[in-house]
Amino acid sequence: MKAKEGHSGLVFGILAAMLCSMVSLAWAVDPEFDRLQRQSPGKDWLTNGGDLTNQRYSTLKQINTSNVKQLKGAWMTRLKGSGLGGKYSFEATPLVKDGVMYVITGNDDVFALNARTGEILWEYWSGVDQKISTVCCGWVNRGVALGEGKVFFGQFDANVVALDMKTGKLVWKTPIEQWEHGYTITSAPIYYDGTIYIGISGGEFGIRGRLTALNAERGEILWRAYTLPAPGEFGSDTWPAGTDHSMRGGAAIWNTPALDPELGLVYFATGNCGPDYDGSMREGDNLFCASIMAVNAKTGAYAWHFQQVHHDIWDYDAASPVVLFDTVIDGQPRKGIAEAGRTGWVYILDRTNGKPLIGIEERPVPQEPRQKTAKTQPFPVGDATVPQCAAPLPGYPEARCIFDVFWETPVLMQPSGIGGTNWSPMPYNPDTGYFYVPGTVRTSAFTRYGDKFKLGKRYDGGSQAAPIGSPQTGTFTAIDSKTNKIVWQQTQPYRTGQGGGSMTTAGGLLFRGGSDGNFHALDARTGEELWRFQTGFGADAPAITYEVDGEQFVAITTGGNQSIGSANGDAVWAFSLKGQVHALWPPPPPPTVAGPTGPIAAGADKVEIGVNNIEYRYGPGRIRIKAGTTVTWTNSGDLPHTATDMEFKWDTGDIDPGQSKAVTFDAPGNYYYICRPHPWMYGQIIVEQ
Ligand SMILES: [Cu+2]
Repeated sequence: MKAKEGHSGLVFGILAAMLCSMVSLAWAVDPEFDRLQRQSPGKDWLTNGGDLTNQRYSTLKQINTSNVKQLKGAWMTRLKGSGLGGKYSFEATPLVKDGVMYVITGNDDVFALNARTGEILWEYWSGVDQKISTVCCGWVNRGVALGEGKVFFGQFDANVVALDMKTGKLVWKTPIEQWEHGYTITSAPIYYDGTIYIGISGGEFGIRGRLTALNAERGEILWRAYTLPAPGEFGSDTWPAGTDHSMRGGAAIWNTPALDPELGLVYFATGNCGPDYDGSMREGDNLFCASIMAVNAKTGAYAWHFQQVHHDIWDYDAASPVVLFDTVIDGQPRKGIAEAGRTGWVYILDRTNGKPLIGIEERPVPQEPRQKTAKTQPFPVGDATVPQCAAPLPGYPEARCIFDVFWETPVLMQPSGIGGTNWSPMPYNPDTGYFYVPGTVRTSAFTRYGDKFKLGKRYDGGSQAAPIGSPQTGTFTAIDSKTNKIVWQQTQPYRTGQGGGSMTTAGGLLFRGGSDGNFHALDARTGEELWRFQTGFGADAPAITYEVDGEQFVAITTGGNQSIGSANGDAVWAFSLKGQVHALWPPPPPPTVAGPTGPIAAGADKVEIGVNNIEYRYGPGRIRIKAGTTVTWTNSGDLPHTATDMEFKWDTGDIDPGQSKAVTFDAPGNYYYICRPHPWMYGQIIVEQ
């Protein structure tokens, strides 16, 4: 309102505001949908996390511990090659309402399927620009939201889209940012009371994280809740005064929020600080990176925060979705919230105020003045789900533990890279009281090298690469929500904190996909495996369950995970006790050690990057040449890449799409190299006399 409108304008404004708030209180836009998503899922699976709590717990029990052995494939549908190619991951949770399944692929294409037969009812091809150069970690979309007869989702190009649920026709499309400025969307939104809530990715591109709320009917932006304070705002004293580093400090929201209608709060977790590995210019705790946050669901106003990692320099995102749960502690009913961090701990808080529910201690940690490290870090009471110290490896002078420090000499640390728990969701089963926590075990060599901020470019400030030949495994752990201690734990042959996750039911079951294509049913109480089925593709997405015509189905998308290296695909599988479809042949398993793969090409002096949509691969990955040979790298992919010696002896620098760069090798030796922005890309050059 303008100041000159005077008294009558002001009165009118107040009346209009009162009327608006009364209207929104009186008539929810889709009250039936809101009612359904306030309770644990049964017949339908309506939100990414099953309901507004993200528990991924279904009340269905037709399939249970006594009969799950009879589970067979009911149908398998291929999604016409959408998201099929090495640059994609398939991590989406399908949604089901009234017998129709809605699923989104790594290319942001949406399909509606008959949930009983798998028949494709309609399809929406996003046409998303394949040249988007601000994709951090594989082309992926973690899911859609439903409500008001529409399907809602975010795209890589930072558009939020609404489709008609019946036809798949576009209803509205709203850009909430520009991908050219580093902003992409990979997380699923939630819908509640006429509002869409969606996070934004780009923590590796110098973004300012935020939760965006949109009007579900028309798509206009209602408000933004920033995860980084502007100078002068609450929390800005945790950034250096007189600078604007917080404006590009990351704190992306990688995952689906949760919402408590009674408390009127929406909850989410935030990603790493930017630049990832260089804290030298951003002295302070750097709120609200690597935090759990609560904001007012109507206005976006700050309610509380809990920072898991102060002044993050280790890429320790809180990337897994927050989970709301109710519990009893010391005889008192408590409203809990939990999140599994990349530190390997589960953080358990009171969701009314953000205070620890079980206990979290601030403890002194090692210091590196050049990195401006925080004096203390939070250590949750209870058990970590992955080892928090690196084992020594040949060629590396230092192997250190969590929150230890590094500068310009590579230091081995653990957890690292994509683990403990990264994007994978953590379900909660109210019958067992357990969280089911997927974890990645991997060691990285951390190095700081410093970066200048350039709009829309990588802004890492350093790197972490898993040393050649170092093991990469995983854990799957049941954590008691009352103690934060391990009840049972299974070691996994592959990294599991990345794309997977699980789903749990009132039938006493836990369904978990595997990167080797196997889909498993476990006893939720003991972890005992009761059933497995080979899906034929990397089964790296979280499963769901639903019911059509009185028959319970379990479904999972199988299409592999780019970061893990599991078998790519475009399939949706559904299972039931009456199923007739048999298992497929096992796909190639993902690597269990870090390093280049494939045959050694003798005499090859040309290496291609990004051929055939396999964005993150050197081809051939391993070559043998004579001393004095000049090797040329050509980038046919969509993103800038580099070829950088693991020991930084040589570096092509950025090779933009369509460009070539060359290096001449005079000294005989065995050179391993990586891509600096994508350190999971490996190459090898053997130079002979
Ligand atoms: Cu690269």
